[in-house]
Amino acid sequence: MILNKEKECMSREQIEALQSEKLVWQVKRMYENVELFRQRMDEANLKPEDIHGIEDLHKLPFSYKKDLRDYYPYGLFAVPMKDIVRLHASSGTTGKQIVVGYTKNDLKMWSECFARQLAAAGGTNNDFVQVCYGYGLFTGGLGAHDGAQYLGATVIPASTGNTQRQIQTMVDFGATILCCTPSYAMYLGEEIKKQDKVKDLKLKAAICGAEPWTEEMRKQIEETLNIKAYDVYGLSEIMGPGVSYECECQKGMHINEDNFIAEIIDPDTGKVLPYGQKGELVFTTLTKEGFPLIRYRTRDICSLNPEKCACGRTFIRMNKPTGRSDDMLIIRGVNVFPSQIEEVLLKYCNEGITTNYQILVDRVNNTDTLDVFVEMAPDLFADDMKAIEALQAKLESKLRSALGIGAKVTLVNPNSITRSEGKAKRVIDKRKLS
Ligand code: DLL
Repeated sequence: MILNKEKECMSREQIEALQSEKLVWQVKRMYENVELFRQRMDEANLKPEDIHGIEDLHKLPFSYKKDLRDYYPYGLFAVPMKDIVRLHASSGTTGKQIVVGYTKNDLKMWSECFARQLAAAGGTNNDFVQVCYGYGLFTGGLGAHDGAQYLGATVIPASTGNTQRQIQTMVDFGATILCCTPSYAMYLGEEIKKQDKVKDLKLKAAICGAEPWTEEMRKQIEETLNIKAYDVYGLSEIMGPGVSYECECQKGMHINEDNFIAEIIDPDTGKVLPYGQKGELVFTTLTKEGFPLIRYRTRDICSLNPEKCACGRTFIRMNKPTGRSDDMLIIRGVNVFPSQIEEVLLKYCNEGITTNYQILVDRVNNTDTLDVFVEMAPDLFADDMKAIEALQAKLESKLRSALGIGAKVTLVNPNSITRSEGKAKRVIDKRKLS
């Protein structure tokens, strides 16, 4: 179902006119209220009057995660603190946490954006939405919660943790929609199947995001739980979950273009790239009052798809982010993205391995080492060491040709890699820890 046809199905001309109007408004108020933005505009010799609409977007200066750290905690807020009604924060894997603030209007806009996702997944006010994203400073829990409430559904605010209780709750309360990370959905699926409780579920959909995941993982979640799994994207700096959302076609995520403008740029040159080309995703918040950002460099790598979608929504779609530009590992001088390793592993899923893996990078005797641990599928080979060694060797050879460097593959027992209740921790880089 389309929640807000008037918005979600606007013509391209209407979208662009709305975006232009909002952009002019946002630039003016940010120039007046955010010192760093004013400085950057002045340095670029730009005044708000020079921005007439989205055709001038490319002239505006970029903003960066570092800005949020440098102006921590409230230096980039565009309204007085009395108008801020909620704070969220993100710690990320490196560096100090960043904090963002929302006004009442911002929360309303965010709730509607997430509710659009729920509606696209078939959600109505008859649904029971179990939210297993973490509640707290992380945007996942409260973002999904407010969205479900906006839709009028019944929220089950389970938060993370205690998988057995999650399952019991899901069964007893009759949850119909699950919101959690894809890696947790996989884990829940495994447990529910093990306990033979799939038949006791009323679940019809899962809304998964907060980390990259593949079509293979989607297939596994859908098959194990007998549901549809939808991809939802967001980031604390721009808004939590719901910046973009997947529709029933499950072919990329519609960006809520009445509130955000997306661009893809070459991360090295900053040049805007044409539709379809992969690059760094950049967002401008058009309507956010508390913590607006212009041309924010997300460091997520993906492409945009302007093709008409069969669902009738006209918002442009972004393809699944395949990783972040700062995820890149440099191993023995070679650039390696974890997603390249995952891609190779996924090709062998029906030959005896699962999608549970962990990458370990270390430095031994001044040389970088790359280890990939992959769980075997239960019931496969059991003790057949020869078969295991042959598969390890095959994966090592495939990885070598994909990455251009050697990796040691070790097949490990089912369920031996720690499961995560939030975002999966796929890479351990011991070089950074020492
Ligand atoms: O992860 C917000 C969120 C919560 C999104 C729940 C979806 C569901 P952060 O902790 O700030 O916010 O992390 C944002 O996570 O820049 C991406 O790298 C990654 N990410 C988020 N959603 C997806 C997705 C939340 N669907 C960072 N696919 C982003 C791939 C995703 N990566």
